[in-house]
Amino acid sequence: RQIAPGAVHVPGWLSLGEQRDLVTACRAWATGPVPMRHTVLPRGGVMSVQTVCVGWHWRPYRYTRTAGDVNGARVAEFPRWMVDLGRRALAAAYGDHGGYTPDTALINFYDAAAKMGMHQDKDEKSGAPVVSLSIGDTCTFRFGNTENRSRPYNDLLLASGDLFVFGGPSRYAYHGVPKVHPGTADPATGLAGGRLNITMRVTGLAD
Ligand code: MD5
Ligand code: FE
Repeated sequence: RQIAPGAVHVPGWLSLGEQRDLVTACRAWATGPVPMRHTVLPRGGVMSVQTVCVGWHWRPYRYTRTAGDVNGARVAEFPRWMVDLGRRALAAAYGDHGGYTPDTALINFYDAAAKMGMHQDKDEKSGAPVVSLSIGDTCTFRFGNTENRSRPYNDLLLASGDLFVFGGPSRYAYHGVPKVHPGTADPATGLAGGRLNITMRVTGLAD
């Protein structure tokens, strides 16, 4: 389960009921107050993944409370139950949650054609771990090194219900999603197709 120091994969961590409840919560967030959309990058590129945020609104290089690049609305509040879910995730991966208090989640939806290029997550001012939950279609997840976006990397499959925690020396590793495998999901999660990934983070920002 330990992929690299601080990087822990827990296959099948979420029950089917928890996955279904998360799909329901994400559906509600996807339709407001800030709708799920393709993020536009600073140089005009458009991400193939669709994203909605809770707690703080992410766009490249910054977190804000309002979504100036979408509709200007304030994002939905980060729910207490998600703090508790994040703590249970850290305890499952590391044995102890250490007071983990995530204040934002990025919810990414991948259709069959969506990908995410190799990148580091460093817009947070905190080095606290990132908790990743996968629901729906299986993807190939590429977990790289901290130096650059190329080899060496490890390709692994993330399936519905899997937990991945990135902390310690793995917090700033390059990573990406080169492929989603259509038709691999159990429709009982409530997702008809595609892949949902929820990442909880600590922004390190104080209102
Ligand atoms: C995804 N999401 O499947 C991935 C999985 C993102 C993103 O990459 O930024 O929304 S989360 C993987 C992740 C997050 C933070 C750190 C590391 C991996 N890491 O150090 O490898 O949609
Ligand atoms: Fe990332």
